[in-house]
Amino acid sequence: MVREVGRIVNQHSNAVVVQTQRGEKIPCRLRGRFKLQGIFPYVGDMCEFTRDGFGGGVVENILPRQNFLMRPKVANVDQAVIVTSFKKPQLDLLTLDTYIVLVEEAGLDIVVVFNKSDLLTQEERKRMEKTVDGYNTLYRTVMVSALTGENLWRLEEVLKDKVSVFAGVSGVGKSSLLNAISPALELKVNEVSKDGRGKHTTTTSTLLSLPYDGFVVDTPGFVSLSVDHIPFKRLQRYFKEFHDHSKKCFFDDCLHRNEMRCGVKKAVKEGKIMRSRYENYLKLLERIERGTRNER
Ligand SMILES: Nc1nc2c(ncn2[C@@H]2O[C@H](COP(=O)(O)OP(=O)(O)OP(=O)(O)O)[C@@H](O)[C@H]2O)c(=O)[nH]1
Ligand SMILES: [Mg+2]
Ligand SMILES: [Zn+2]
Repeated sequence: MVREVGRIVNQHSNAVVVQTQRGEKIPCRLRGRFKLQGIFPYVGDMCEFTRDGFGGGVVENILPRQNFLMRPKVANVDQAVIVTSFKKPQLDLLTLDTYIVLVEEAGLDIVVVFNKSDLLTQEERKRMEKTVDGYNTLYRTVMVSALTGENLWRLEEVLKDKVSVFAGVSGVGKSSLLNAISPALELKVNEVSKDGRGKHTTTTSTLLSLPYDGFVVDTPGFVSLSVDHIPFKRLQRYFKEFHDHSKKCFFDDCLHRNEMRCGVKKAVKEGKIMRSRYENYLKLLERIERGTRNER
């Protein structure tokens, strides 16, 4: 039997959908031995499959993964697109920095999207551009509006030829952005409730193919934004603009908090590190320490 290579784009307990390079979607079952061997396919996995002659097929083998995420369960991801909105819900930099830490820890490339630019007044826009510029020195950033279509072409450039995971709190417009780029996806979109929080409209992970080469996973967001599992000494690694400055700290194990002669604190004072990023670092550090103490 001829073995072909495809990508798993959807997964139920014992069946998957495999997409071929030509874009054909083939429902496949899994070899029974997978369970015995502890092989659990993820959405995003590349696999070898054979056809059954009736439009379906069997997955014979899962090819080695480049990487994988646990929440949501996705394999071979190139980048995480962290989506925020300026308003409804209000931009929350602590939440953004928390996502950044979690994605940095997963070792994925990061793109930061600021959505709903249409809701900003001229004045607010000027202020916000400073924040966006600040993040732009660290990561690829795009300021967009799913409603007006502003800069959507930039977002498309970012997604082209890659497997991306969309992350971000409920209601920021992840599904709306994907629909705006590719109306054929017809993802469900919902109203933000009166308290400004979203309602978690999207509840499953599927690999969606874009009109040009590229896949996205529209996720309900990381299930948890907990950072408790990160050792507190390691946290600073995920604030990459600290690296160079921390070399000038007097103490090798400086946490950039109350220590004397701290290169990071100096850089914050001199405006070389965004103050909000530094303050969020301290907040997360405290969260981790509290979490660790609670466990004991
Ligand atoms: N004004 C404005 N509203 C937007 C924009 N993008 C999305 N919305 C609205 O925001 C609400 C939430 O959008 P969704 O796309 O469902 O948000 P989501 O991030 O997918 O939310 P979950 O699936 O719950 O995680 C909807 O009412 C959208 O119409 C935008 O650019 N501007
Ligand atoms: Mg959604
Ligand atoms: Zn320091």
